[in-house]
Amino acid sequence: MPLPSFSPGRRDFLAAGAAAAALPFLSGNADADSLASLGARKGIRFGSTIGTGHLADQAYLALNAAQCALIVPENEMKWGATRPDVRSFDFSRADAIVAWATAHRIGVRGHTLLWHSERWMPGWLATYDFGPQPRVEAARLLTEHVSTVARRYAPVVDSFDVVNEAVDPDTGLLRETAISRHLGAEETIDLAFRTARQAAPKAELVYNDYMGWRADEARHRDAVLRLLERLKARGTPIDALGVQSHLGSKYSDSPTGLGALDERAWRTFLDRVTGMGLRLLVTEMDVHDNPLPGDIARRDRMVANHTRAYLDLMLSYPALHTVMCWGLSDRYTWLNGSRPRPDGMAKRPCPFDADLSPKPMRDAIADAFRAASPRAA
Ligand code: 9MR
Repeated sequence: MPLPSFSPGRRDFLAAGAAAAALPFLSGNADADSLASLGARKGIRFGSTIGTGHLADQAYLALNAAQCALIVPENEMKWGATRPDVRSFDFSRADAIVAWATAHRIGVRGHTLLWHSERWMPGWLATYDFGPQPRVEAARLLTEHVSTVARRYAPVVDSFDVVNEAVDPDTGLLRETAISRHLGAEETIDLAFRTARQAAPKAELVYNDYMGWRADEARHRDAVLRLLERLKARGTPIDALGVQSHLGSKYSDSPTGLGALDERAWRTFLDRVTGMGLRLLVTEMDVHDNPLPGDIARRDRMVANHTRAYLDLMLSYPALHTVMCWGLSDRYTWLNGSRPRPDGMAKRPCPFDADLSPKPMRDAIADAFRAASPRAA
């Protein structure tokens, strides 16, 4: 088996990453009113995603450098990007993003060491021949992947989404993948966390999923809670729950337009998660505005109010220490491509508009940080 390729620039970003690690809350670029600075005053790290496609957009990069203490590669650390085939690794895209972040003294999160969903794993894996001892081969492949990626980025990345979206929200059951079919779903998740801990002993290890505060998400919440309880009972090394926070719903028809909420159930869920000793992160916040009116001023106001109410609730938990948007600007949002508005208008799910001007959602995040109590160091 050939060794994974290492790009020549790796040394540089590792050195820069070590320097950035000494300043966990602030990038070198943030002014006093940036979201990074406002968060930092309360011990909250604020950040967003960067993708390969953004690296040519200097204005967008400057906005991210000014507002973020932390970035996460949107797709570039996933299996789909790093594993062209079973034998090799390709880190060129992830390295480019990490190099940009460390050059600007911005921290980096890792996403994701295992996407526990067949749909988003590379195509070759679905048809891969696991050989005469499929269980052994599945464990070898998973261990090799997690340890190679986590070791490579451990000097820079201090928080990894180890397992992403293992729970099917409709059935509440664990999803099945080519790996888990041979290894078992629980064993696969365990092995991913245990391998990550060995490879990156100082990093925060996170289970990341999209259960939320809407009334129609009860089954998803319950199933995630049961999974976390089992992981804790087995002594699996997990430190935190990543709450993706893709707010709103394409199914929504409630008067708020963004889904009937069940705040009480959501607090009970968060109480039980934090009661297990787990920390919380908001990892992928945006607002799916399809059900909201087309009028931009009204729509932006509703998105901002929803964001503020959500963050106030989330930040009332001292265990929440990181807030990340899934894109800073409406110029680049996964939601425009995959779930267009019925009226054909562009969606406005992010804190800055397509011209990179701040929106009311940006003020809502800033005000939520101003109102939050300081996190313990
Ligand atoms: O925004 C990402 C989009 O560009 C990708 O095509 C997609 C599949 O890799 O993943 C999107 O990001 C997802 C994230 O990795 C996990 N949570 C849900 C996010 C939005 O779908």
